[in-house]
Amino acid sequence: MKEINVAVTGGAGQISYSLLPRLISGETFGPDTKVNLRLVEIPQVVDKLEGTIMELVDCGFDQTGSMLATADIKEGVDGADWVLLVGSIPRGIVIDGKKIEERSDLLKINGGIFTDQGSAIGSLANKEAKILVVGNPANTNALIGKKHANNDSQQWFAMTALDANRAKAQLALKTGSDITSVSNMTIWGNHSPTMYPDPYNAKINGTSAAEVINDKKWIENEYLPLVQQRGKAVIDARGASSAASAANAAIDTVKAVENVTPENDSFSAAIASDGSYGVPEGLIFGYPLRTTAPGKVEIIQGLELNEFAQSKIQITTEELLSEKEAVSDLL
Ligand code: NAX
Repeated sequence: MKEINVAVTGGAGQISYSLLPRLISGETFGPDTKVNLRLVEIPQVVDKLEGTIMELVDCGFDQTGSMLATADIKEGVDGADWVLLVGSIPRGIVIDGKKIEERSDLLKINGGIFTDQGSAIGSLANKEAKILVVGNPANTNALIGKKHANNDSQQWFAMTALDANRAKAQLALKTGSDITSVSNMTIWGNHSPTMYPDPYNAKINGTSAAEVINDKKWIENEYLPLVQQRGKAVIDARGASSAASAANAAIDTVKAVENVTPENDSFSAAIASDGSYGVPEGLIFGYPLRTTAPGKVEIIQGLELNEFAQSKIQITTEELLSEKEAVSDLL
């Protein structure tokens, strides 16, 4: 069997609980690849990973390789082919007697984590490592991590696949279509409520979803907020943030990067802008992507953006620029 080394931070969190079995079951990297897992947690929590590892052993998958639990990011990412950065500090946590509520404080605290993680990845993970940031604020964490990794042969992503899956599901529900008939969904910009899920370029059985639905009011006034606020709706209903669907989206992203994208489709993730579609270079921005060979990802060019789309993309770009400004001392 081939072997692949996968590091996951936040290994004891709720997303990881759904994510880890699927990483080592053969589903993600194929039946002929053994997956060596390196689970990284903060020192206060790292002991709990022993229980997680027991459960993973008890799953009994053929593709399970070695497993390691550590509080040392350097040990975790050493030789990693994939790094899934799931761990981060949630809003509302009390640090040094202060409740962290402001987005700017959250940006700084989590940004601080990603400086060390980035430099460890840049120097110790494999030359062609792929890094997927799930922990929020995902785009700006990836911006910081990538900067500190300072290693252009590695490829950083921030996760927008959950937003894309939510956006597809709502189109399927609205039109009574099978979800497999919905393709080419792009989440432009930030993984935040300013994201722009693009119903004009998304397709249902090959035709623009907006054209199929033919209801501009629904699209602009109902569909967009539904997708943008879906994370909050899940928290309100479940009392906890999305976990199974977030893990599923992380698996979808890894598979999308590892496998050539089917013709006439695309996938959604945020990567460093090269200036495409007028987005300032370097911002970690949600784009329509295509994998041309395993691990080789490019931005799809030439999609038409109407005035509505352009105004939405402007808003999310401005938010990302202001997040960048808020962490400028970490860049
Ligand atoms: P949990 O609070 O259940 O787990 C997070 C885990 O990360 C904890 O076990 C914590 O100890 C660990 N951690 C914190 N700092 C760490 C560090 N420096 N190194 C290693 N581990 C560290 O959160 P969970 O529900 O699993 O969510 C994880 C992150 O995903 C959150 O930031 C959340 O906001 C984000 N999400 C991102 C989504 C996306 O689409 N990009 C959607 C789902 C989710 O909201």
